[in-house]
Amino acid sequence: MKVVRPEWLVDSAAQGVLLPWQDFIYTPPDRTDATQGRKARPLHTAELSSTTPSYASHDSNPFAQRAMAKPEWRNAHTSVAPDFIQGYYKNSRLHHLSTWKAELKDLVQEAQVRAESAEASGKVAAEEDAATAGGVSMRGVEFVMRSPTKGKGKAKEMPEDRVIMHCDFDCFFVSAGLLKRPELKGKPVVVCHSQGAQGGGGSTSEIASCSYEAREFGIKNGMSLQQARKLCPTILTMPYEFELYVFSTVFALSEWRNRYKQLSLQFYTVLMSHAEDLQAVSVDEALIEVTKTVNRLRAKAKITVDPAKEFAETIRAQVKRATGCEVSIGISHNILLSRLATRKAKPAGSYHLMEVDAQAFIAPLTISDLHGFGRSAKEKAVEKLGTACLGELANKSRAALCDALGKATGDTLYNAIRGIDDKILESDKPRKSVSCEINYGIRFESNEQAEVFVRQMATEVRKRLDDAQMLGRSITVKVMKRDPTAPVEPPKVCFY
Ligand code: DCP
Repeated sequence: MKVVRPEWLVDSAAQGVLLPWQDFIYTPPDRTDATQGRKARPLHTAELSSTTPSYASHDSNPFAQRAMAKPEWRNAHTSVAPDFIQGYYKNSRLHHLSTWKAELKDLVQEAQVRAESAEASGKVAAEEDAATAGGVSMRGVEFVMRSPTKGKGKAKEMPEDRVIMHCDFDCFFVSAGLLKRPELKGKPVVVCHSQGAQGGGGSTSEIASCSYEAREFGIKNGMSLQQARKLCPTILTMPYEFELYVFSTVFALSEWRNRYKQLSLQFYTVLMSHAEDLQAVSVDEALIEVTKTVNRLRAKAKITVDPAKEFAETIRAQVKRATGCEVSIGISHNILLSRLATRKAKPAGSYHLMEVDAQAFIAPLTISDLHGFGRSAKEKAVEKLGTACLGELANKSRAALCDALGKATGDTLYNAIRGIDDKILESDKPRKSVSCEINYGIRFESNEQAEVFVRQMATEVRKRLDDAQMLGRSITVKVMKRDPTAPVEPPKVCFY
């Protein structure tokens, strides 16, 4: 595939002719690929072993290798297939989850605008039956926000008097599946593609969600079924519920419904009825501000009662009635602490993390337990500061953290260790980008095939921009390539 430097466009435009692209080939400094650019420098064995990532120790998946050897299979199931992009997204649960998240954010924003203008004119916004809206998309649904906060971020309350709740379904996909399989409640269950004994001990099927009973065996979301079976040979599997055929005896009506979408809309409908502000985090998770309500309850409550926790339990009960599923709620005066409180609240509970307890709660945790800090921050901290434990990092100066992790991350971490977080809920943050990214099943044998595919991706991005009613100003192109030491066929197979 041709990858050229931007000067190709700039110089061509300046000279008024399309200059030969070969003079502008982009060559990354560490290129080891022989297909274009500077010639590859052979890697020495010592260099290879020091940079070999763990996945490279796997061999190519033998099923994938056999399938890929057949041209007709390759033509039908990889990026050269004419309908590959549609098929890829139709079958990608992560795509559905990220699309719903974007749609929920839009719906929340629209509801806020409507509520504020309706309030001003004395009108009440119309409420649709969110739960029965058809199709895969969430668009077309209308939320009603009952008590929006005006002048966001300028509330009269002191930061420590704010009340933020982090509401999250417990093992969302599993809970959704258990609704029609109550006999599996209390058992180690996972949701994945392989069912029953299918997939065998070598199954690469990924676990999307696992019950809390399965977690007791060390099973986690994202693990392969093969690994899970090693930890718990009697593990039970449940299918996804993206498409569910529903027959209503009342209306003699049958239709395809998406259980996750239905539950998510019911959950958001309950939260919207209480939230002064709401940030949609994902299909099964949201942050709400309920400062005014809790302060009102506080004024009337007995000294022995925690009105914030009582209110959280009311919300949990309402969601349970609406969905049949458990959500857990973490409560505190900022986003960071309410997210951490949810760890203790789960499963099926609520927990109020008070300011006085925050540092002791945080001390035994590690950097990657904090939202927004990943593996790389953890590795840097261990390498440069000798530890990733937050209790130990509490003894380091702000300057030491900034030197090791960079100014922004260091500052945020210094505050987080002390339970300080001044972020406000992002309910009205406009969407900044629309993208199409595919990192699976990409196999080309010629430049022409790659060019056709890039055009198809561009069409997909345009469609998404149209759906979101947005225009773009700049384009970022991301090209990923296989690590030269990784197996040609990854451990996970592209079988759809
Ligand atoms: N999900 C997925 N694949 C993953 C992780 C998650 O498909 N690797 C889906 C299924 C999950 C849902 O997203 O049910 C929500 O993810 P969470 O990370 O919130 O995990 P759970 O809801 O399953 O469990 P928890 O109770 O820890 O929130």
